[in-house]
Amino acid sequence: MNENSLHDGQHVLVVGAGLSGLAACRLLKREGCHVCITDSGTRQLQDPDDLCWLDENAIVQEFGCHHEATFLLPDLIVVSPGVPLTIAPIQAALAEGIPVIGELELGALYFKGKIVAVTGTNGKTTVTSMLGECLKKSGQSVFVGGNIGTPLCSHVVEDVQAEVAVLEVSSFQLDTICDFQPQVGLLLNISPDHLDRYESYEAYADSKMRLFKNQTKKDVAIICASDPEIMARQDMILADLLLFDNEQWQVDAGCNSLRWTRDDKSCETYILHDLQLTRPNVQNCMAAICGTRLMGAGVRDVQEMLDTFSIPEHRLTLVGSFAGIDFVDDSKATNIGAVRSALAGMTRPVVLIAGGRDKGGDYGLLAGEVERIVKCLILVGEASLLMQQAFSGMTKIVLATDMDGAVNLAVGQATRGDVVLLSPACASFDMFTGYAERGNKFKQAVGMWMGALGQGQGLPTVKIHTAGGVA
Ligand code: UMA
Repeated sequence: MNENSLHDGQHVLVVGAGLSGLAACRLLKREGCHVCITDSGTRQLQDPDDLCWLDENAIVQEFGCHHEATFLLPDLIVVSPGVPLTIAPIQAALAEGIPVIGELELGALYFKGKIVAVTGTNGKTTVTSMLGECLKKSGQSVFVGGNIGTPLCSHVVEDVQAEVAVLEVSSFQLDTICDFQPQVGLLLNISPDHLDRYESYEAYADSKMRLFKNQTKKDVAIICASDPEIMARQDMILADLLLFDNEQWQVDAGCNSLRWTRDDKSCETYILHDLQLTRPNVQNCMAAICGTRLMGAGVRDVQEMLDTFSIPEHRLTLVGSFAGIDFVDDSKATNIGAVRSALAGMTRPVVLIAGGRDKGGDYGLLAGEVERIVKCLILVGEASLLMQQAFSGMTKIVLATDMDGAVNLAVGQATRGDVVLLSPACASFDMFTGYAERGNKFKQAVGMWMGALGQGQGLPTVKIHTAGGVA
């Protein structure tokens, strides 16, 4: 498929009226297509401004259901990442030979610059942000988007395009690519996630590897050499390989500096003093350094970025410390791999708050870390009973009904020197609008508890600036 395959008067169906669907509609409308949008949610849930735009632009709308007939009429279907390809009407369209692509594929057809695409189970947002900041510092015009927030289609409808798009790419987006070919593809790690959507872990891992499917020798694939899941699949990659976290990288004992011996034997040393340095974040730095250097940023640009970069919120963020207890918000840890990394970096006893909406993963993968370091597990949300069974006999387990209750229970269990860690291993949608709301609720509950103890201080929003992380 190419840009010319879309032409005036073509009928296109957009599935899902969220950020991606609406951005795709705008681009398709600009191209002169007849656009129809379908969303299984009700019209009342939509933003009135968006509805107004759809009405004014004569977009045919179907809300509250997906009629199969709607899917059998168009020349092309553009599907949002949150819509599984397995739903019956999409399967019916595929059976009729109607092409189905995602919003990312559509946006990339119209983007003229270079694409750096970042995927992985964990760390995508951090590395995407680092790359974006650093390439901007190096003087390039950069669009930062994709799964991180702004769809690529929203950028390509603008009058002026950036020279480089740095895109965070999810497995859902990779499922619906067709010719998407990033000049640089970064794969950070693969561990079980979204197993409520994929039929197996293998299917999820294959989806991540699709990042490289259209790359050729002219492109570069940056991959983590210490990730066995990636290395076991490296034969699937045709692009030039650039590895990080191998013997060419040396981290000093305090995680204060990072030295990269490049293939030509030249060395680059970076100071990491101002980052929240858990092991995953050191790997994220290595990945970002590879990507930025490859894209023309200088050593000095990279160092400036490392000096000023703040790890995005809700990723092992220190909320505050009181009575010798650290309170750490890792609400973004929505999968088992992320929680395992968080616990692996801890050297002090942990009171762990976990739970939420189950994503079909194997909690047993956390057993070793839970037995090693978790002195009490506080469970909240839909997956509580499932997790209680999984960790039975490994540590003390207590059930809570909401986040305030979970924090109160955690405080009761923690003593001086402990870490109270929110690291849920589950999605948040059973109780919250997203991981950010869950993390904010945790911060609020911690703040209330500190206030109740007569501290009278507002919610601390301290960031960790010490090398070695919180543990
Ligand atoms: N819908 C249907 N039919 C269905 C299912 C959903 O019509 O069968 C409708 C819903 O009613 C809703 C719309 O689809 O109105 C939502 O579509 P969407 O879930 O794709 O949401 P968008 O607003 O388009 O957001 C998407 C990404 N969402 C998902 O992948 C679930 C956003 O990533 C991304 O920021 C945005 O595009 C811009 O690129 C979020 C995410 O949670 C942050 N991503 C997952 C993750 O990071 O783990 C992959």
